[in-house]
Order: sequence, then structure tokens, then C-alpha cells
Amino acid sequence: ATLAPGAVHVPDWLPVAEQRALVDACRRWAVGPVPMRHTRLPRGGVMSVQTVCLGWHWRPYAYTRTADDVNGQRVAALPAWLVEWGRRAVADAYEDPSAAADYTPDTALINFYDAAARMGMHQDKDERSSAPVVSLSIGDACVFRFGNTETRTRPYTDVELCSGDLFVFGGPSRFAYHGVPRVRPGTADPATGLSGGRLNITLRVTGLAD
Ligand code: MD5
Ligand code: FE
Repeated sequence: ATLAPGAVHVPDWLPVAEQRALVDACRRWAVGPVPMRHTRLPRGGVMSVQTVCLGWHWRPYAYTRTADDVNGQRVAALPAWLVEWGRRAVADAYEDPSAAADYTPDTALINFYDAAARMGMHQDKDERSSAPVVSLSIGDACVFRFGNTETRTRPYTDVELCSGDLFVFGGPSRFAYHGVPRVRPGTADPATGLSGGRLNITLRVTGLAD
């Protein structure tokens, strides 16, 4: 379903075997070289989600090769198979096979939401590129709030995101405000290998040169 120009929700996109494979890979990435942790905000807060990055390390307002706010290590590489999933995701969401050829994400942000985690309304503006963001959800369902490009308040649309769902945010929706006001505990399919909580994997183009 297209929510707004460039914002496409594809329910049940990723088969459960691939969801499980992605959960297994996330478990490995969560350990290191840079462990998954609650990102510290510049003004002293901490995010309620836990994050680990591939390719580039994200910290509020910047992407860096090494995780200087965690342990100084270089983050794991973004695997070629995830780049391919991202290309397939863009082509499927936009129903345009040629869209895949143009899409080369260089980073992934993996966010884990426990039952109490939330993400406040924000824009993703740390990338120096307006290429689409590919979002994959696994585990517990959540309420995803898709807003507008002008304000963090109404008008917005609440969408339920479930395990296996794909969302692609491109074009005029790339810089819309969005957030996750709540997770729905206990809604996950155990076959994904996640016993509780929600995983969200976003693929992005940082626009930075290696
Ligand atoms: C999530 N994560 O469900 C979301 C999925 C984040 C974050 O918001 O920053 O890690 S990404 C949603 C997204 C990305 C870019 C644009 C828009 C939404 N949008 O225009 O709504 O954990
Ligand atoms: Fe975001």
C-alpha cells in the first residue's frame, strides 16, 4: 500500500526462513565488534531502543567508521546479501525492476525494541543522500507513526507493522517525521527465532565516501 508519494508498505514481504536467518545474523552482530547498546544522546539522555550498525557507525548527527562513543572499534561490514535484499525491496515496493540497479545502501542500522521501547517523532537527516530507506520489521508488531515533512505533530497516519513487513521511504517521503509510539508485546511468531521484542533493520545510503 502506498501511504504517501514514495512511502510504500509491503506486508509480509520477507519469508519466515529469511526472517530467521536475519535474526541469527543480528544476534552475531549484537555481540561485536561493536556491541549493541542504548545510544547516548548529546544532551545526556539514552535511547530506549538498542542499536548496532553495519558499514558505518551511526551516532546522533554523524556517521563514522569507528564507534568512538562505544569502544572505538570499526563496525562490521554490510554484507553483500543485505545489499541485494535492499535492491529487491526497492524494486518490489516501487514495482520497478530497474529501480534496484540504482540502489546501493552502504549502511544498516539494527534497532531492537523491548516491550517498553519507543522512538519519538524525528526525521532521518544524518545521511547526505536522498536515496530511499528500506525498513524490515521482525518479531513483535508495533504501531508506526508516519507523519509529514513540516512538523512532528499531526497530520500523521498510524500503521501496524508486523513481522516480515517491508516499508520503503523514498522520494518526497524520505524526510517525513516518523516514530514508533508502541510495541505490541507477545505478538511475535516464535518461528522467527525472536522470543520477545521487535527488530527493525534499516538500509541506508550515507552519501559518504569510503
Ligand atoms: C523503526 N526506525 O521502525 C524505524 C524504521 C530509525 C527509525 O525511524 O531512525 O532508526 S525507519 C523509518 C523511516 C526512515 C526514513 C524515513 C521515514 C521513516 N519516513 O519518511 O517516514 O525502527
Ligand atoms: Fe527514523
